[in-house]
Amino acid sequence: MREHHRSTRLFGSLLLVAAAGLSSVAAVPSGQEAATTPAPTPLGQVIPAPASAVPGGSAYEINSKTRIRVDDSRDARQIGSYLAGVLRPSTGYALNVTDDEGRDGIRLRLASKDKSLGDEGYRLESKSGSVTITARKAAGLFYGVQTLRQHLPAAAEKKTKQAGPWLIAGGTIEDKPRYEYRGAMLDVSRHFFSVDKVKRYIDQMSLYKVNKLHLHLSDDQGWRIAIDSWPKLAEYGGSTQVGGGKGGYYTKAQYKEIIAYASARQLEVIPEIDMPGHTNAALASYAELNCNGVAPPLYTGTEVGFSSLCVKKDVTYDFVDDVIRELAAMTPGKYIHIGGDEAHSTSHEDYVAFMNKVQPVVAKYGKTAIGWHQLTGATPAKGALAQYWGYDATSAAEREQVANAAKNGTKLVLSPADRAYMDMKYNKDTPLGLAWAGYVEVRRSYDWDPGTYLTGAPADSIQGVEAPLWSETIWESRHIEYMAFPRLPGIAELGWSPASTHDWDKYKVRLAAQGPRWDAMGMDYYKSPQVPWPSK
Ligand code: TNX
Repeated sequence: MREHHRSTRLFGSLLLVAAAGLSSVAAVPSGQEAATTPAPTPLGQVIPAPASAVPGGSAYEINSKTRIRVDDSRDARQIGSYLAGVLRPSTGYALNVTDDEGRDGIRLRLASKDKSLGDEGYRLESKSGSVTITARKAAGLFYGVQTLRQHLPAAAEKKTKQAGPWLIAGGTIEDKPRYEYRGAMLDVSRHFFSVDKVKRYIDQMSLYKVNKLHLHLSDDQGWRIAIDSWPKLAEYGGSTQVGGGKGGYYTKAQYKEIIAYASARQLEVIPEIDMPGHTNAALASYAELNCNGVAPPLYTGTEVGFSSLCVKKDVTYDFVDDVIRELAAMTPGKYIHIGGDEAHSTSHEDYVAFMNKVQPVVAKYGKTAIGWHQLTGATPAKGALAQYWGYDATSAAEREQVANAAKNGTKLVLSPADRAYMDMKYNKDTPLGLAWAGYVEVRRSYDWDPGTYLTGAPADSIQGVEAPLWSETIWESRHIEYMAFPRLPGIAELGWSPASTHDWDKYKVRLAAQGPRWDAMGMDYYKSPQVPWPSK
């Protein structure tokens, strides 16, 4: 059994912790800074590590005449404008986006026939007159743009005009992901996060080619999405949060706004309605959902495992049908997450019966179900994904249950809590977060292989990885940032980069180079002593 650490509701300056962690490794020997133009970032020194990078030839320089040449397609234009939007403030250049063909400038090209790139891959060729990104689909172009961005100096990320030069090292990168599922989860139930805060996190995760945003939309402490047929879920069930604050919920229009923002950054939103446990907010909103017909009070603590939908009542399935129908109708993505974790107040028999009835509802509305790995203790539907969140202390029997499901065809998303949980403290002094799975320093979070992690699970059952961020102890953007950075880029790299690139000593150098970028973006992050951050 887990225990949540509730004692320290912390909130002193995060900087205190950070200051202790600064490394003394300097990028440039002192006294030489001004002497020469800094060399551009070596080709391929980005996160996630590209599948292949062959440096060579002269660098490309963005200057006042640079144009962004895009194919005549909506996707290419949209991504071209996005890139211009990132670089105009810092470079001060016009960076006109044009579909005039030409051999110079930054070129974004869709080549649908180039099968070697896959659905998400891209090629980036940089030389003296041009940098060309070629991809089969919008996703690849967008990822190529992220790669391009990380080759520029950190100052390119600032919102005010900076001194160049804006060089991209010469050579060719060919890149595509190891896994198709590269997720991040935000728990908007324990604490509610406004649309703007969600967008800010979306921008940050998209730097690292994350392609799934899992939103944990309901839990004991709050229901966060408007459902027209059951309006009290959001209006009442969403009216508070951990600690007793006012909570909130997304209207359908706001939820769609999040989806559009995510989708422009190649992220698929995966909504989660956690069932049959973690449902106090729903049970408090509608008395009829309770077996005894009595609505419990709203809940603002952090215990888990005390609530359950009433598996025996028909109204429960009317409720589930309505919620999934409305959710599916506003969700363009493939998946709906039905939770299924920690249903400690539901008997095993009821749990299995419930999952057998609910999974077909997801299918009926054209979606594929994802459940936390407890779903493998029931009968996972064909095509369903199970999300593994065990850790070192998880019993062999439980692991085996998941591995056996994988052998029988259930695909897995890996979120080992003592590696991938962004809400675990880095160490005993971390002012935010929980520690039930132990402390998770940056190296520990990165240093594992999804392909071999779960003994007995076939390598091809692994669909990818996800970094969940539970929010019992966090409610501000700076809290998200401090917990997710620098760990999220590591999980993103495990999801994207070939296993052959996995090497902590090399990774930590690329990671250190992200620090100044996060500074330039005004982000908070944990200055782990394991990372050789450049001195200022
Ligand atoms: C476990 S992970 C939970 C959540 C908590 C989290 C805190 C999972 C499926 N359930 O309810 O928020 O631990 O780390």
